[in-house]
Amino acid sequence: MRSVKISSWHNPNGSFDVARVRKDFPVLEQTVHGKPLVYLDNAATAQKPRAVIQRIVQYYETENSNIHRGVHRLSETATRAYEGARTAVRRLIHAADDREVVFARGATEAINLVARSYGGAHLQAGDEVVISAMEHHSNIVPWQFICREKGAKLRVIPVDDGGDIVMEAYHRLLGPRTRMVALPHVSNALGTVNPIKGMIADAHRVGAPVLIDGAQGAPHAGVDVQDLDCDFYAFSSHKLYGPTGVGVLYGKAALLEDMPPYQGGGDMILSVSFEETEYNVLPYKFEAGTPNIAGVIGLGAAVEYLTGLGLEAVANHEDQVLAYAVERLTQVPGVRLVGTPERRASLVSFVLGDVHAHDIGTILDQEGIAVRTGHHCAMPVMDRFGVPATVRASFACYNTEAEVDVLAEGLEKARRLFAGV
Ligand code: 7TS
Repeated sequence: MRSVKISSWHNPNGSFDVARVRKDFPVLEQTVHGKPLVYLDNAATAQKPRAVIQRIVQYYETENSNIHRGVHRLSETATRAYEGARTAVRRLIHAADDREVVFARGATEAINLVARSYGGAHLQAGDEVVISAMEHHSNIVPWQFICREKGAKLRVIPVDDGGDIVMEAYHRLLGPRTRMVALPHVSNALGTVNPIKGMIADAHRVGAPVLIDGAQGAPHAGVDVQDLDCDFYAFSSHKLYGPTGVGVLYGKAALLEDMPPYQGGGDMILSVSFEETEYNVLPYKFEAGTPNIAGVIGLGAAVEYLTGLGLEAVANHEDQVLAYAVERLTQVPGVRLVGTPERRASLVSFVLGDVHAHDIGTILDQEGIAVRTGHHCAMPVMDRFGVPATVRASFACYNTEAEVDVLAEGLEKARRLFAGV
């Protein structure tokens, strides 16, 4: 069985033909305001290769049917494709069993599922949930909901000036009251790659399970949930070249077995009477109702596409472009990086003098460049670094160093326009 270790983030081997890869993404062929599109908003959502788009078309043109219930041909074909995607995801993250792969609407729903189901069953007044100061809102608010309901307390690990988690503070926060630790694999606002393997082991020493928000982790390198020994790992299809509306919750079978269903409805039951309902087995217990069948099948095609490129080769290529971006952008007068973490993946956040990020984004758009500007759904990170917003350039397998040059030139233009910067 394939096993991609986390050290593959910076493996120097592997060749990568980015020009060929770009041809797989139809959206990249267009111009915006008369300029070639430079798409650097991949942390928000990645573009889709033709293989994914065509797989979804094929499903709707020839296989469309509900799953797990029909004995007819189309239903069997659709069910096989849907379950095939589950196996592809299981292999991607090196989970032990297909039963540990639950499909949800996205990383957000996957985290809400754990907070509500696991948290609802296990949290009591006085218990503590530990998160970090670099969370996306979707790894804050679900925990706030359940903590408030149960009288539990949310404890927050601080982040240092470079954008790394303060490890001593983390160790101080862990204790007998810790019932859950929820951490991002990679920060969507700073680019920090957290040393999650060690942090998971630390949490386990006090008996706390760990949920990893892998929304920005899974798309950019191999994830091996068994090697990490995480209890839950959540990510979204659409940041991994798949369609929107689909996400994955990995959970250790023993924990998922023990958890109550998150939603009730069709497919999550074995038998129902008005007196009693018997729940279905894993993973169906957590997949109530007709799921996003086309989306899941599309995700399966995305996983196949990404593994076909080679996870290590993609990670190496992205690391190269990212290293170039960090170097090139810091040479633009007035640019200040927000976050200079020890290990960075896939994105760079910055400000340009005191020009508002949205103004920069608008000028870059005129150059055909798509970046994200704002708080990136991580307002506490903006507070921590004393900025209202940042500009964020985030990279995927199809980005190039030439595109970084276009971005740098666009920033020079913005600087000239806002004289005095
Ligand atoms: N966690 C992290 C770290 C994220 O970056 C995001 C989305 C989510 C969770 C939620 O994922 P969803 O697919 O369920 O919405 N992040 C971003 C972003 O950085 N810009 O747009 C969405």
